[in-house]
Amino acid sequence: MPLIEPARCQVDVAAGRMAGGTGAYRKRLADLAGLYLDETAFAALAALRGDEVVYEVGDFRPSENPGDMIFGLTRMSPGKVGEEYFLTRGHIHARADRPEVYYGQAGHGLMLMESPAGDTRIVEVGPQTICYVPPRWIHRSVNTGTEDFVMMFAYPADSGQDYDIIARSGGMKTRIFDDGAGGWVARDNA
Ligand code: S6P
Ligand code: ZN
Repeated sequence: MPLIEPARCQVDVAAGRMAGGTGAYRKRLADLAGLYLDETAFAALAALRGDEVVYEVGDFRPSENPGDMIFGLTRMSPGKVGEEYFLTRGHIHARADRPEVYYGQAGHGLMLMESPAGDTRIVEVGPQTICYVPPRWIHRSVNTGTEDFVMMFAYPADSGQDYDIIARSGGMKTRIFDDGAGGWVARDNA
């Protein structure tokens, strides 16, 4: 197999961006219809701020060879829909036995994970926190802070993402809300 060239990517923590990657995408609030519990609050917010970028991902994909690695940076804006904190779409890896690590850079949030049996795990992430997402866990990031939440991530290059699993299941079991005292509270998703 031909050698792949080494690479160097520069992280701007304050901007939540990584330079030198091979790709990037942005999610606007209007792209996230159906994710939040309070659909009325979502419609009201989307009418005002639907074009606003609420999270963005930049990554470096050297190849899709098994054993290679994709890495990058996720930046999530702070905010809430009703009392529910801003979140990512969430997914399970299409090759479900592939894990991931996240490394907190700025802001505060959490990794919400759900096992195939429906167990929930929540790992709080802040600067210099490493979160390990084991194989087979659905994972979604939530910004529970008042600043941008920025995390580096890395996962096997042949993982892929299944974004439909959460919708197929009627949502994740747990939702994360403002507790009214500057923190967060996890509640069952009816
Ligand atoms: C991919 C990895 C991250 C997420 C990113 C955005 O396996 O977990 O790069 O893609 O944090 O989340 P999502 O759920 O929209 O892909
Ligand atoms: Zn992932």
